[in-house]
Amino acid sequence: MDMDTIAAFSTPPGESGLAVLRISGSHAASICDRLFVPSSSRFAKPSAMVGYTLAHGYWGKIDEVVLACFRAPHSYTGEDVYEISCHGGQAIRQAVLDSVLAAGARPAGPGEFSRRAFFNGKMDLTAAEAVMDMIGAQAEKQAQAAYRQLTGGVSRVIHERTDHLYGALARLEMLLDWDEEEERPEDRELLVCELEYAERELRLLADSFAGGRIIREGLAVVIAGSPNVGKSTLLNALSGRDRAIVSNIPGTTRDTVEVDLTLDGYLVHLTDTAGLAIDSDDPIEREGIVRAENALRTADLILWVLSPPLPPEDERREEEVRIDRCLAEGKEILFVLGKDDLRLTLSAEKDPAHYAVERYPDLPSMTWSDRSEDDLQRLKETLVRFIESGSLMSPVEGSEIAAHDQVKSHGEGQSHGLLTHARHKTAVDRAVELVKKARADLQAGLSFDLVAISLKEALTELSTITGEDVSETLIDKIFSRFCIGK
Ligand SMILES: Nc1nc2c(ncn2[C@@H]2O[C@H](COP(=O)(O)OP(=O)(O)O)[C@@H](O)[C@H]2O)c(=O)[nH]1
Ligand SMILES: [Mg+2]
Repeated sequence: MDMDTIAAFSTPPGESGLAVLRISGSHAASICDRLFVPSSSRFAKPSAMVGYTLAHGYWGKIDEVVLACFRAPHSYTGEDVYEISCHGGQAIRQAVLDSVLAAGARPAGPGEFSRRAFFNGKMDLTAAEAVMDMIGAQAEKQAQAAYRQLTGGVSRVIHERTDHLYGALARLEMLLDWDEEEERPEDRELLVCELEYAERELRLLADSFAGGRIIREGLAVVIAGSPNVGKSTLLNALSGRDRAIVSNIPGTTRDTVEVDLTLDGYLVHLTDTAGLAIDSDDPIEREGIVRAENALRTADLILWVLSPPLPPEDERREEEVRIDRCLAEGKEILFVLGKDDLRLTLSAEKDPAHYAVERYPDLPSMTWSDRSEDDLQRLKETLVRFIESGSLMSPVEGSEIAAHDQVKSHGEGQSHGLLTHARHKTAVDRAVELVKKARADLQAGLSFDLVAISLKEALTELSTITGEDVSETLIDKIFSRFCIGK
């Protein structure tokens, strides 16, 4: 692998108080020796920071900089690393970078520092991925999950599961060495039990991705319903901003409107849609409906707003077709019974709450008025509960099952949301299938060497997560998503 000396700014472009240029590689020290003149007699020692200025001949004293030196292997990349903190003006940044490149470094590619850290054993692949998550985190819980992964939270669990499978494999290989007559039925049974346990543990880990994905990517909430039911008002209330235009003219919102917000430290992507009217011949309105339907397809949760007065029969049927389609696609729907302040005066047949309970008795609903702070608070709490437990029911208003799930998810608090990357989840899923196959083969009385093959394949799958056994192509793919300077 090419280990020449690389350099790039780790701070973003644009004017800033300071900018940090990072140089990594075996020539980092000599490059800095040539370029910088110490401002006192103290020289950079490992992990020391000293003031310098650019040497004559290299833009001559253009800036006062601080040079931080991290000697190999005690650095981010495991190589000699020098970090130059200069002033963050465009001309100064360019001067410092040009001089470092002229002195022998080459520009670093995306993620190249982290790639070197990975190859030098400073971090495994899950930690490298977490670095990017740390940088991209918009909400507290995202940052927490990234930090847990960065500090080995995911690797530790993967290693535990791997050790367990290696234990089973060792036992299997011992049996392989024995003559067939020596095999006792209890040997097989014991192994079956062990593999059952391993499969269960891996499955739990895979299940943690349901919450983990939402923590890392944010919860996609889409507001849907007929025109004029109060969808845009709901978006504005939840986001605390006057983001979408509200009016009593049906068809005001013609495009999807998106806004990101955080609730209790969780990231939520909220999308308001054009009202799902029927038979529109306005091409813009029709396009709005196509976009609304596309948004519904990507939703983790749909807030379906029903407000008085209920629309006429044919419109209601059309809406039901849409609701049923979302349900068939496995979407979670919460009915928001809007304009609750107007409901008092309604007869039962005009009341959306009555209609929702009659037509969809199993779907959760909540009343809502834009006039009520309590309603807003309740809705926010419901969304947070959905992220944390995957359920819309609270233990009080929900069934016994919902209450039981609540207890279970608290008991398993350690693994909740542990897997946040689809790549990890896919590998664990594959490992589950292979362990399952190994167990079934054992139970079917198949030979031990066949069972061992499946177990080894399961171990290989798990090792791709931490990067112990991973292709160059995958590594390139992962690090190419990094930014330059990281
Ligand atoms: N009384 C009452 N009016 C509301 C409420 N929410 C929205 N509205 C009004 O209903 C009309 C339509 O609201 P809007 O949010 O634009 O509906 P959309 O077409 O579904 O996006 C506006 O005049 C809002 O002021 C509510 O909770 N109570
Ligand atoms: Mg609207």
